[in-house]
Amino acid sequence: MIIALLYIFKFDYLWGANKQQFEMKRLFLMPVVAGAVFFAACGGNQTKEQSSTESTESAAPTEQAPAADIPGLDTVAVSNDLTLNANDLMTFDRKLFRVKAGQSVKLTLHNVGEMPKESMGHNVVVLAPGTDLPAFGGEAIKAVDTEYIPVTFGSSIVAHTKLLGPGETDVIEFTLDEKGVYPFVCSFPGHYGVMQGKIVAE
Ligand SMILES: [Cu+2]
Repeated sequence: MIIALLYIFKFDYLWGANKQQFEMKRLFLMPVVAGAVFFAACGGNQTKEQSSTESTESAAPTEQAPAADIPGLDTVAVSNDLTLNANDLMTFDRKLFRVKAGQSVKLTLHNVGEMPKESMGHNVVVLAPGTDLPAFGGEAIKAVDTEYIPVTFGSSIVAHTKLLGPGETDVIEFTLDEKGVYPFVCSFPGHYGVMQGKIVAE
């Protein structure tokens, strides 16, 4: 009994002491932490500015060597005969192609799904390098009359297939004259975010 009381008393005393120490440490540390946060914020901004300057500067050389920083590119064979399968899970089976620039490209799209065209239609729209995809997607949703091919982005659209329902296939031919990275998307509403990839012309 006495031991238990002593133990509790001791514990209470120690806890009190620790709490006091903790409070003191906290008071002491507050300005240090605030200073560190302020410094980090300034440092962070500086780095951001630097990197944005760098990316602007490196924009021009990127055109000459467009493909260097695309992961997995070296595992893709160069071919101008492309096949893409689109399914009910809103996915393309390929995300990356390599083609020869200046030569005709044949692209075959199969919709291998079973869902109705109205809820799970698919197409392929090949876009000019650097096209703003979210802006394109936003316009595509509104282009109901043209099966989600926005005329407002006409100058950015290199080629596109028809919108395909289940089991349908479309084949298109086009030429990518300039070397570069051409994004492709499905422009059916809500699909471009996941149904997209790149064609590297080299
Ligand atoms: Cu789609």
